[in-house]
Amino acid sequence: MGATSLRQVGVTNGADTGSYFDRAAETMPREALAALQFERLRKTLRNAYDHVALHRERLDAARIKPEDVRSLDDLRRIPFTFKSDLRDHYPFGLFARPVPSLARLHASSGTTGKATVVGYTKADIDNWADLMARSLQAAGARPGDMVHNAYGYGLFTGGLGAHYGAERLGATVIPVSGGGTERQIALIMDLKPRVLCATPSYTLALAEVAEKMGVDLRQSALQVGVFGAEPWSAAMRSEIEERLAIKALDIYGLSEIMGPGVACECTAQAGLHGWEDHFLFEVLDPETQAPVPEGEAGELVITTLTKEALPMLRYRTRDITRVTTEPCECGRTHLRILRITGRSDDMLIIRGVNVYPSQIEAVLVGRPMIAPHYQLVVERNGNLDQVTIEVETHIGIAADAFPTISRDVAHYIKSMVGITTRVVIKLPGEIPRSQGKAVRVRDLRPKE
Ligand code: DLL
Repeated sequence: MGATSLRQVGVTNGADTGSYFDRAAETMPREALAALQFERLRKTLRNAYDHVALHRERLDAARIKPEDVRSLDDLRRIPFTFKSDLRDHYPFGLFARPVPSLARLHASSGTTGKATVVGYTKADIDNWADLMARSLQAAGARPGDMVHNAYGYGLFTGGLGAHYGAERLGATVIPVSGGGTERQIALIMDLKPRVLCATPSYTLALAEVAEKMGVDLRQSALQVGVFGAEPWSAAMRSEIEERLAIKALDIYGLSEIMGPGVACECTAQAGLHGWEDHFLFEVLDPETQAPVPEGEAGELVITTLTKEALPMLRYRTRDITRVTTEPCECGRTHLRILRITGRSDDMLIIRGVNVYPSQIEAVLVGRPMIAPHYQLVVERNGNLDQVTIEVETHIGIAADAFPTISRDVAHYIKSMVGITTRVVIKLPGEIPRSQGKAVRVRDLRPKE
């Protein structure tokens, strides 16, 4: 759907006047949404089958032709796509359009091997801007707002994704990108943006540097923060809301599917609406690949419904979450992703207990005397993973209190998460600060 059509249907009630709320699409009854998804799934399959050798081979091997898909239930018969497929067909092997016809490329760097390259036609970029504008609107941004965009510009999809969306919304963008934290604080105080886009960890770094500069970010004009690109806990949300005096909303996305704006929270803060007119979401048991019952945790698997250049069939995101299709108080009918709790490939098995770094964060953030800056160091001891938590104290805490703090943190981790950890207390500033995605885990286990 193009920008013009969205703008034409956008404004239908007083509360949303001058807004980018697409009432027809966002509050569509779920049966109509399913019908639209089916129609778009057929087109996506056709596009993938006709133009991408890998998808054609996999569909042929599964003995399924695009026209054999007769309902959304047939989705289960379609083979998965994995990140390794993008790597194996680096750089352009999964593109369904010739490279010279594309408007843009982005790339995301994995922890292993080559970057993953993704491509967009003009129509893909246009849809992305629409969905990002829709996301910002849902989060509480409005046309005429000034948006301070601290997501990194460049190959990372965060910067340009949020930029185009904010422009599409009719906001004024400050394209500051990551880094230069002191200058960012000066810009926030002088230009008076109402909306901040950044990773949650960089936002905390901003708050910390502001304090050192004697600047009270609570007094800034910021009211809304749209934070994502990494897992963050409810405790981290409260910490950010308190320190900046803003409402903090969660936004999700991934390069392979589009970039930021695949899903975003509305101001009810009750889960991220996954934009189902453009994506099909499944939650599967990562081991058995069977769908989990609604509300239970599993791996998010996404099929694109409108992408031209890079159609994705049942992409295994590795992100662990739960979803609900219960109606939301905002009136939007699109399902809600109840926060991404971690990645299946980040999962640690500590003496038989499955643990995600975000669970540990939820216990650390907000405990007395420690600051929300931490890293987990994972080592292999025999067959077992062993975790050391390095966490900073607040400024002014005497070193002789460290052993008590350490015992207190270890005790709470044990009782809340169920694992035994070693806790090392660090001085303020000792844990490296991120300018984008935070590095939460230092994995020292031998590589297999
Ligand atoms: O991080 C896109 C993005 C930019 C999203 C800005 C939101 C804001 P990638 O670099 O490809 O794309 O990384 C995607 O980041 O599979 C998740 O594991 C993680 N991630 C993204 N958003 C969230 C979130 C961008 N809100 C990977 N909560 C995804 C938890 C997130 N994890």
